[in-house]
Amino acid sequence: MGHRLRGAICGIVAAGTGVAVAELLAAAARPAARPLVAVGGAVIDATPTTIKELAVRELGTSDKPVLLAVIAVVLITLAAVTGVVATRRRAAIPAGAGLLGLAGAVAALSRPAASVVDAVPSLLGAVVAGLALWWLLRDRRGAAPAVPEKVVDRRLVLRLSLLAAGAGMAEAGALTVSGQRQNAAGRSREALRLPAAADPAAPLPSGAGPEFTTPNGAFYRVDTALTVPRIDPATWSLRVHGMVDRELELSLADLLRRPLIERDITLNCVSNEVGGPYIGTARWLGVPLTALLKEAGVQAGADQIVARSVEGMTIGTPVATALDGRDTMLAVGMNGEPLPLDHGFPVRMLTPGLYGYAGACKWVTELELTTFDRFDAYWVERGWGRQGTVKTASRIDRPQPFARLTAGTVTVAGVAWAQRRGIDAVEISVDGGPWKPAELLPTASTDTWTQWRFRWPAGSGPHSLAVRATDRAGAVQPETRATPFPDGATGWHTISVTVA
Ligand SMILES: Nc1nc2c(c(=O)[nH]1)N[C@H]1C(S)=C(S)[C@@H](COP(=O)(O)O)O[C@H]1N2
Ligand SMILES: [Mo]
Repeated sequence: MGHRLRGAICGIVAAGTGVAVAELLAAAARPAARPLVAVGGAVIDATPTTIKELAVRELGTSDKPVLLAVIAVVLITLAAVTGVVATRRRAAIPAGAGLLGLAGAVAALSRPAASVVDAVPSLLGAVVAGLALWWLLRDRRGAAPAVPEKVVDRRLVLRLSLLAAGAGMAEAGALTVSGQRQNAAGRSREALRLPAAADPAAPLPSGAGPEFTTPNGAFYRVDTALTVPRIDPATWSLRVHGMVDRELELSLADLLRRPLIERDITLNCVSNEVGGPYIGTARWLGVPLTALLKEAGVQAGADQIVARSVEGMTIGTPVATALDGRDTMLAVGMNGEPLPLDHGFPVRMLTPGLYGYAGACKWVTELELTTFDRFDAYWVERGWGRQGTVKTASRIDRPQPFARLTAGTVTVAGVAWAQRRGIDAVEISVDGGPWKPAELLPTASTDTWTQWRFRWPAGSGPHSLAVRATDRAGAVQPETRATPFPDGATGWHTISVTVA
């Protein structure tokens, strides 16, 4: 074996051992301090908005696996380089292991709810990796003239196998521990019985299409959480504090004793491109926020509610918006079930009419009343708008872009939304021609999307179809294209189809 290859292999196996030990230690004691997850989280927080946008657009929900893969490649490369250099210079061992350990420790400490012990898994992992590499390369110096080459190689293979097996066991242990936590959270979710709503939603109007409600499994997911928080509902609590007359601390049982409302509400993401998929409608069950905050007594001058989640997300909602009479709620149920883990179990906030980043904190555990002057929430700090008001928009769902159709009557269908204002009209333009009204299906409320359809007498040839909506405040969806950043995309969704 050439010394480079040998060094690289030793470096990678040693680093793998260190990482596995660190992962196991963290998984058992401090899940948020798992080195790979912590580094991933730190990278997400530090990534400039334009690149984040690009990642969400190009990778969708696979953005997180891709990020972890990139981190793994960087780690493997650094480990290999350390191993190669260490075959000649032993000083590379503490340097390389120290660098990686420090990176993991700093990342873990940068996590929102971090405590000093979170540095321990990475630092300990680095020590293990350093010792492992030193052990692997030990015979190469000093002993080399005395021990025949073959014996040294055989010994190295044995050591590599031992370490690889150890690392595999540690990693398997880490996965088992986090799997158990996940199962426990899943079980307590299944065991949770939600009370019936004191104020239930009206049945959906007959004539609302079958796709009006988005099933939980198909509901889009957008968040910065590399691992979904697993919250034990028995120990969860909500603290209401800041500029209030009386601080409140509520358990889930306290929350569920309050009268619940049930509402159909459409939630969408500010990062959604024109025609994009990050929107869904569900029947939510929750505690109205207005009554709760009345009990706490919001002090004069407080203009921002900062919702904080267990993993440290902060989402700022204007007080004037949240409490203007809309159904702002702390949601506990989604489509007849407890909130799915991905969507914020056990409790999330929902503010009809605001994009998710401004009103829909998942895994929420704290509401702080403060001012916009005093505090910038996560996305606002990154340049996104403070208000988060949903823009009037529409989307063509059928036919699909670039569909090949047969001449005759084609049903064009989709959704339009302007939560709080409601949709007044949807129009279609074929090949840039005059706007023609689409038929609106019955909808649940102004807080939900409106399904529409349009019977198009399609003649053969290539065609473009564009849609625009008008809300009940009279605003027509503008043609001007705007990127999602900083306050939501604008422009008409236009698709091309071919009719044979
Ligand atoms: N804790 C937490 N809550 C969060 C986010 C997040 O990253 N972390 N993302 C917000 C954004 S940007 C959106 S669009 C919605 C998405 O909610 P969903 O994943 O349930 O569809 O959650 C919001 N709440
Ligand atoms: Mo979002």
